[in-house]
Amino acid sequence: MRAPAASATLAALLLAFQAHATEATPPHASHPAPHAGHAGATDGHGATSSVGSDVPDILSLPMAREASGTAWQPDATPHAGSHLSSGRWSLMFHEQLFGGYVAQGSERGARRFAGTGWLMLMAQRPLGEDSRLGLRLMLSPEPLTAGGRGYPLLFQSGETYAGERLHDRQHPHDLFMEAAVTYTQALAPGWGLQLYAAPVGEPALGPVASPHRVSAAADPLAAIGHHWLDSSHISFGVLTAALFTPTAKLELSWFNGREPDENRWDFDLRVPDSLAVRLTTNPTRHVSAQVSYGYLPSHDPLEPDEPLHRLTASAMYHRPVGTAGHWATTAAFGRNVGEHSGDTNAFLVESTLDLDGRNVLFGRAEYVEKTDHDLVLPESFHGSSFDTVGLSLGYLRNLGTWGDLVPGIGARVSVNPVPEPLRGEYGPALPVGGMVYLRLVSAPMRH
Ligand SMILES: [Cu+2]
Repeated sequence: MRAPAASATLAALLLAFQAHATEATPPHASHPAPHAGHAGATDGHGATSSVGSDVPDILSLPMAREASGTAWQPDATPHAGSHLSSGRWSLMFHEQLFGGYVAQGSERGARRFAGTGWLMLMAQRPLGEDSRLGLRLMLSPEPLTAGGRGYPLLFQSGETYAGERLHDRQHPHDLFMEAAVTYTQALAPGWGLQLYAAPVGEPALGPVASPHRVSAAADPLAAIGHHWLDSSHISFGVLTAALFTPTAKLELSWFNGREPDENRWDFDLRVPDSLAVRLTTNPTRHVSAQVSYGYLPSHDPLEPDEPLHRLTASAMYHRPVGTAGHWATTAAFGRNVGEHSGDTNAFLVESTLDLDGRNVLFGRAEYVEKTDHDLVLPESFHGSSFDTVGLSLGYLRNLGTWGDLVPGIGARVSVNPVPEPLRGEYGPALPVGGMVYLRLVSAPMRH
């Protein structure tokens, strides 16, 4: 269905647009940024050409906007992945894998080899003139490569191992990160409806999940505010309905808010008990911002009677740099309100600057209030909370292309200032951590 005439018209339009645009808008095909919103099977133009000229505009929004689950990111997100068309189906494969050695210097630190990341397969096809069907499957190697207890990450908290709360480790993600069906329907000019059903997937709560953020795409390690912002990205049972316009989206999710259990290979299905609502806006090509609220009555398997309210707000800014690079930044706030554990807040700023498609600088700064309970501290700390900070900087060098993939080598350094009262538990006042790693990601998309 991809008519050469349509492609030529498109190319002409694109050139005309670029000639008149007040800001640089490099054609994505020559944009070799190695990672992207993993949804970018094709962009708005491609989607239009593959479904015919009668398709309503609301179904032709840039696919680069689609990030994890039903979350949006800025339209100015580089495309990566391998693309294939079969009949009316359009297929896309995208991956981002890291492997390396991570060490965290502290009494509570550790060191080990760890692999992180994900692989994703997407398919979509038009259904009639005004609707579209999408399928997604995303898998993680982490049950094999990150160990049952996960990898060392100072001040990290969330989920369990051997019946105990994990602390100073990032839990492995489940093999099945997402298996979802989406249905998108044009309702009226400028209005669309999206339905998302997933035995495992992401409810409308929080920013784009950290493993999928372009601003974190060169960083193999998680954020210590993960369980304040976006930890619900793997929820076993999600139903979401969204109403959207070209610049805004309002979503409501009904989902199973219980954290995944320790068996990382199965589906932890449960009757949905949680609700989330999210309002997202993409006011320009470069910006996407959201606010969301979730009520999770029984998220913690160790304390099933403790309800959690989560409030998040975030903004992302993406823009091209030169002809081959890009700059992506996310700022996020998350607040957990527990009936017994009180209110705790998390702030995050992270940025990735890909200078030229080869040289990538990245960093993250976080502040998270964590309780004695989060950090599994002795009884003498009962009822206390602490200001935890994580600061990291890294550099990644891409090593050309290898078929549809881009290998790269990187290093990351972090420091976590230890609050005075915790020095007895953590040892040094300023523990330093590091990781050296290889990254393998899908190459920039070619059409
Ligand atoms: Cu996660």
